[in-house]
Amino acid sequence: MGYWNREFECMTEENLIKVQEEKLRDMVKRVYFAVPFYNNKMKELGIVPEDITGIDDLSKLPFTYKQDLRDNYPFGMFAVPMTDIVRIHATSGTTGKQTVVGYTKKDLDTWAEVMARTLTCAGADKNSFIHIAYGYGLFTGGLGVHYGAEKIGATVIPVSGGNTSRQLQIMRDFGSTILACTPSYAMYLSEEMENSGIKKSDLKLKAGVFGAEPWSESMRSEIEERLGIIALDIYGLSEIIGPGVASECECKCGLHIASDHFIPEIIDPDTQKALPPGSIGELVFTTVSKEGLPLLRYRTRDISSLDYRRCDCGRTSVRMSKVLGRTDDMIIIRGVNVFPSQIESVLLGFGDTTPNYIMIIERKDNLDILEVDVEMTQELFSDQVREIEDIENRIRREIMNVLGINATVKLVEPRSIARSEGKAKRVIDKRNI
Ligand code: DLL
Repeated sequence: MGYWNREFECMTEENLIKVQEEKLRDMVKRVYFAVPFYNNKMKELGIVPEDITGIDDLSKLPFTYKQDLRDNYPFGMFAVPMTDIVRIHATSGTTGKQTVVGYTKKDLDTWAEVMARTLTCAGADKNSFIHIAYGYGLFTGGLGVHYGAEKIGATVIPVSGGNTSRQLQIMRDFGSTILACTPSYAMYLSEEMENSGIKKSDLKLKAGVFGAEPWSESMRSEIEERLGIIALDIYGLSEIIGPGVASECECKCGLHIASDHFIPEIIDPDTQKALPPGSIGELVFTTVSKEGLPLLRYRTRDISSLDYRRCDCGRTSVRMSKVLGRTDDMIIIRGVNVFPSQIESVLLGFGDTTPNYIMIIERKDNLDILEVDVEMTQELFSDQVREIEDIENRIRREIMNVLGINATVKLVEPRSIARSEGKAKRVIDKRNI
């Protein structure tokens, strides 16, 4: 399979560092003068833009946390006037506050460029029919893949999520060749396909670009077998740009990071020190090209490692391992990022429940199912069943409102949820990913 941008994907280490350093110097200047948050942070650390001359100076720069974006909600970290912002995306946040990201025209070009690289890794070209079943809207999945696919000149099929039987019909009738969706949805689609009597030979699918949530090698083999495709892992996060930050090539040996745009580091989340190549730790990115929301050393909370050795595909870019976990308690349910504290804040709004709850996540028929068990108060416990059902339904609706997830809610007897001595265990994840 070819490259989208050989010059940048295959450049020598020396040239890459030159590009990164030039962009880094410019970016640090921009955030210092345009973003009060960074101006204050750098002053606190006693550094000025001129102190940052190269990659080795990265460690002098302050970290950025998701909380910083929340504290400056919605647009306080943007580095350009709103007249230059042409697109907003967002992800759900801990207490209902979203993490908001903004793009300039040039940022959208950068995004389309890195997504074109990602899709080309999966063999996409002008002849491809790219079936996009990632959600469109504030989530970056749908539109992110969309613009990359258009840049390549492929035929875009912007189906968005849901309505599985229609997805399958479109896939067969339009001749989709590349499927873009979450890996769990790809599994679900493949199962529904068997149920609806469509055979893989009825489809023209060749490859899939799956991401937005963790998945395993065994899931990969199953998807590849059932759909008869090559299934590749793609990674990204809204704060950095969306999908397009990194993607696997046909060698499937780590995800190539678009490191001319996003400089990665692996740090020890406790000591906050950068770790040597190959170490497992928290992935941190500095976005050197972005204009709307440039971020210095953004703490992704994703656990991974970096491999600087050359890949057999010829790309020279550094590769990150599959995401191995998180350093915080974020879980991804049907592609939606969920923090247990979000559930907690919903429950706090209901007087008839106690703060004792547990979230049970299972995967049934390849779909994530969330059950929230919450202890009711003693008073309610002695009350009528109808009232209990009514409260369960109200909580379910509120979880739907806040998180967009359909959960089963069960009010359980007071003191029936196991107490833990240390940190409360709020999540039982039974998914065998
Ligand atoms: O999930 C962007 C995306 C869309 C990536 C489509 C790939 C495909 P957020 O909603 O901001 O952005 O969620 C970002 O999702 O920090 C990871 O924890 C997780 N994540 C994303 N891709 C992967 C992956 C999009 N391939 C958060 N493997 C990230 C594991 C992933 N986790």
